[in-house]
Amino acid sequence: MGHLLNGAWTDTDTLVENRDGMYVKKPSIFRDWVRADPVGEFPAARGRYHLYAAVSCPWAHRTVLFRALKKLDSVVALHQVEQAVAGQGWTFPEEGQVVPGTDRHVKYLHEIYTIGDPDVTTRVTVPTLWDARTRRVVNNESSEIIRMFNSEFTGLAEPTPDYYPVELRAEIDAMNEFTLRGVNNAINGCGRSSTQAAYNESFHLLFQTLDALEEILGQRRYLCGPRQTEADWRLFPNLIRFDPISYQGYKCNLRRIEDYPNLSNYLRDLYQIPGIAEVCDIEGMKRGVFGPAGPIKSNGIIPLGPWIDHRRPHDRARFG
Ligand SMILES: N[C@@H](CCC(=O)N[C@@H](CS)C(=O)NCC(=O)O)C(=O)O
Repeated sequence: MGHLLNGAWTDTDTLVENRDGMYVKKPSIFRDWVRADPVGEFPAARGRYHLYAAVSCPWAHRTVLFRALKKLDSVVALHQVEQAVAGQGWTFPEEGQVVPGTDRHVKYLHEIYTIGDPDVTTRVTVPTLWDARTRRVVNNESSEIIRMFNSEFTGLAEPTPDYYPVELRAEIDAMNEFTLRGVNNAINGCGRSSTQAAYNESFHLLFQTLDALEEILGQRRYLCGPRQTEADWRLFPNLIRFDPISYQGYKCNLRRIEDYPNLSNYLRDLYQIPGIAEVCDIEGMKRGVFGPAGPIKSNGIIPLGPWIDHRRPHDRARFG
């Protein structure tokens, strides 16, 4: 995908490769925070913030999951973008999308980045959180957007669990580090490395990490104990995509999640939480990745399988 250079779209990819073909992305640059505190630049408010996401993207999926878990549907609006053949990065499915807070009609997500910052140089990524009041991108880093959704909009929605409770923060942070390196990034490493050695490294790390998670989930219902936390929901988008997409498309083909008893039951446990299945469009994820504009070249052919019934019973209630 291209990027914005001094406010103009360029087709050159900014994704950098280093360390002998290992695929590494540049960090997100929009890092402001929406706060519950009404005094401040970005106070939480109903209808003010807009989330831009893409069904195919696991990072964006985290934020869509948190929007559902925290019951923010009527507080933060959700807009979907997709990749288009010969497009300019993330594209609105309908021509002439109105940018909230403005009368501008746009076709590409990058156009909203330059409304707030006409000279910006940046990747244009999903998720993106937009503020219709200041007409700026607030943040485009999923790990931060989910924290805002977890705690900063509390007064505006019905009560929901806290997924980052103070007493578990150290454990959640450590688990997040472990899964970020060994699953979230290792899958991309398998799919996008440009040397055999870099692929091998990601592949071994990925399956060592999945094996370790299988062990952990043999002892506890969720990654950090008896209650769901942010750590579970940061991992979930990669687990739900693993068998239908990553196994084949990203060459992560030592074992499937279905081959891991604890991981597959755990995945079903999370999938069956009310409101989650509705935001898991697995066929849409496959279209976004294998389709004509997606990152995996497959002549635009979408694999039909596998057929996995995530609604069949799981055994996780054995942990109470
Ligand atoms: N660290 C970012 C990464 C997001 C990301 O890489 N999103 C991908 C889609 S899965 C994207 O928009 N890529 C476009 C690009 O890198 O130019 C986050 O977690 O929000």
